[in-house]
Amino acid sequence: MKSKKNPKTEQLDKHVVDNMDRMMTSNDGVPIHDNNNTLKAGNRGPSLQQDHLFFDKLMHFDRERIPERVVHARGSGAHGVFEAKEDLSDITVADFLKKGTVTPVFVRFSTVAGFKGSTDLARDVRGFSVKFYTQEGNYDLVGNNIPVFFIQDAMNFPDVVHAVKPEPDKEIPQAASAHDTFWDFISLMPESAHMSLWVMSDRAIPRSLRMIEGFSVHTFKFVNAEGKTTFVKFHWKPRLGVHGVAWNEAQKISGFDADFHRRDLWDAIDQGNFPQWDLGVQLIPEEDEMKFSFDILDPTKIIPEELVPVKIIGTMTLNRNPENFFAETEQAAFDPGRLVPGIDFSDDPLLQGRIFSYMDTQNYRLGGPNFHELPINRPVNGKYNNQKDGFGRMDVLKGNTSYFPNSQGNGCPYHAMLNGEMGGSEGNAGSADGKSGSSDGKGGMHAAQAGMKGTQGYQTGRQEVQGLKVRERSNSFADHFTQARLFFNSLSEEEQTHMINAFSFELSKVNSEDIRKRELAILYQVEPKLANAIGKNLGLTPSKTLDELTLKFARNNHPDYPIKPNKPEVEKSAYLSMKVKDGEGTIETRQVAFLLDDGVSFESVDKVRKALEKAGAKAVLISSKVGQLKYKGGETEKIQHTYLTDASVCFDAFYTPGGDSIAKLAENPDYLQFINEGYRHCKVLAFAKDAEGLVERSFIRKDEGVVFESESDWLANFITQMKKHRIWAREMARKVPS
Ligand code: HDE
Repeated sequence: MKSKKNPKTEQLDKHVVDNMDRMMTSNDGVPIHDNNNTLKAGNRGPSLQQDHLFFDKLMHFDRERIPERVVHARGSGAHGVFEAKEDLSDITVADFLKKGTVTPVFVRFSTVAGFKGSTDLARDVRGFSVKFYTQEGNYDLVGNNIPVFFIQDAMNFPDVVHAVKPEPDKEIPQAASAHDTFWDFISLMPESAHMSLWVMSDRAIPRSLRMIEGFSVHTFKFVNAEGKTTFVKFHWKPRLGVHGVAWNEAQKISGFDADFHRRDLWDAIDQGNFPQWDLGVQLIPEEDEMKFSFDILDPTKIIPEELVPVKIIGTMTLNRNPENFFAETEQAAFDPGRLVPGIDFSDDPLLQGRIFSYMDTQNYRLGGPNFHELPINRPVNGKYNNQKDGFGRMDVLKGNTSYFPNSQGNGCPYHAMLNGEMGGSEGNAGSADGKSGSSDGKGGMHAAQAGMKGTQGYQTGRQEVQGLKVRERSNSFADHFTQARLFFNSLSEEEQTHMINAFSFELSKVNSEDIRKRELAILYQVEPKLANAIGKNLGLTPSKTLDELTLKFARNNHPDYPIKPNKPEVEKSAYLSMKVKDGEGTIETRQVAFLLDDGVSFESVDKVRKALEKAGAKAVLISSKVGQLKYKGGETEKIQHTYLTDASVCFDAFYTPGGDSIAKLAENPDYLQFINEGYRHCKVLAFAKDAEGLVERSFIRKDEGVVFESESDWLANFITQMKKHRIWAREMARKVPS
């Protein structure tokens, strides 16, 4: 496995245990001579109470499980680095954003609703959590692949989660929003309209975790050396583009390979295809806070990129798989409250609630307050304070002081310097000696802290705050439909059709007609065309006005609801559609199924494989059995994929090479299923000359995405067509439902 070392992986490596060439021991290190038999009175039992080695083993086994995350339970992690590429020194003091700085990261992608063992391909939001191990402590950017959220206030979070999770009486459905309680909640909460459109878009069924965007959702603040703040929204932009699968595919992938995304991420990193994202920021000067038609503190709103462009400030590369899923991915504790100097919260009421929840949940999930000491969570610059004891404490704190201020411990650990001066009463701390915070015992500053020399420590940005204590919501949060409309109108016709189909699917799974009608009424407010099309599929005519119950609940928050919205600055954005623009796109890391059998021509395989691999794609040979494939000329090749074990939905494109295999393929229903389904899902299919006749046995019709060797420049064309990701025009022209 190719991997890159960085300060975090080096720190982690010290904890890696390798059983290779080791004698088996108990947890206390006592050598074990028999790990197969319990201690018994006579070889037919009974077992003896004094079998301490058996108890040692079972006691640990009985406690292997910890609570799964209440949301985002299913996740996949990877290590990497972030390199800062822009000079932002006038707007933030964040050390890791200084141009040229390389910071280790650990990333965890997740689905939200499903349990830990649920399918990767659920229609769902994807979590995109990044832990930066900076020289000034850990910074967690805990975002999603959808830029807005269902709710505006943290008070509603347990409700939206309870609504989407399996229903409490029968605990179904698993990892699915297509059920009554979810749409009951959504249809009573018009603020969720915008996000519900994103979740019904192709964004919610990604082709790969390497092909999703990431968003902070909330507006945060950058803080500069003078304490001045600038509002900021974060965006991760994948180098491979943003792509989804078709819903029909997603459902089938869930059966053929429920770990499809996890496997794809692991394999890509394992094979040295390190996924990359650029980090972008939208910057809004403090004085422009109220300038927009929407409130920048409202997490159900985007800031259209036409209004505030995304400035790219660095690149993240994931280049190492975890050694151990539990120790790293499962025990990783993300928390949007982990900020570093130079970054601050905004007053977004959803974000404010998150600051409590994550710390609280980690304490519970990871069994106490020492989760920071787990190898994956440790900062690389060390932690030095007077917090002590508790379950699972690993650090051995030296010295007799664990309070502040102190003189006995030489005033250590001491405050970060304020404005270049030593802060507080512990002015002697700079000369810290081996007795105290200087745990290297050599005196002076600890090596790991060298990067923090001169830091001002964490400074909250300046902000004037006043107001009555109220449980209320600002009317600047009351426009629930304008941006949902913006999203719908910014999609291509194909994407709009997918959204209509997704809503129709989900609402058809809802048993209550009242809920269906209520949701249709909301969608009518978003865009009549959308509501009418879904209504047609449900046999309902959408009401032009919101349901009384929806209005009643909306008036809890805004007594005068509905409130006339401001005129939007942007009515259609060029940045929201996932459709590959003409002449753009890449086939890097795409999986192309070569459909063949014994007797296939080596030349016919070889020339296409070479061309695809040159363009960065991967050829996967599929035959009727594992083992050795026999080529027509007598050559052989090892085969790992078969028509029995694999399915068309797991591949991006298809090629049928020529040779003596054609007759077998013509009679192979699994082969015909592969190409028929590939065609249905709007993928590109290429056929060698001898194989062109096989098309007659399928329901494939010639179009731009069906490429024949007998055509000129067919190989180059195969690649050009694949770059489009899908031939969506096929779906529109032939009404092939994908
Ligand atoms: Fe989370 N969320 N969330 N969330 N969230 C959790 O923390 C919560 C929200 C997000 O890979 C939990 O460690 C509240 C928005 C991700 O480990 C929990 C509110 C966004 C992850 C929690 C929100 C997110 C979580 C569950 C509303 C996008 C996975 C386990 C106030 C910006 C982190 C855990 C990982 C996980 C609470 C809303 C993203 C319970 C209370 C908005 C990516 O603490």
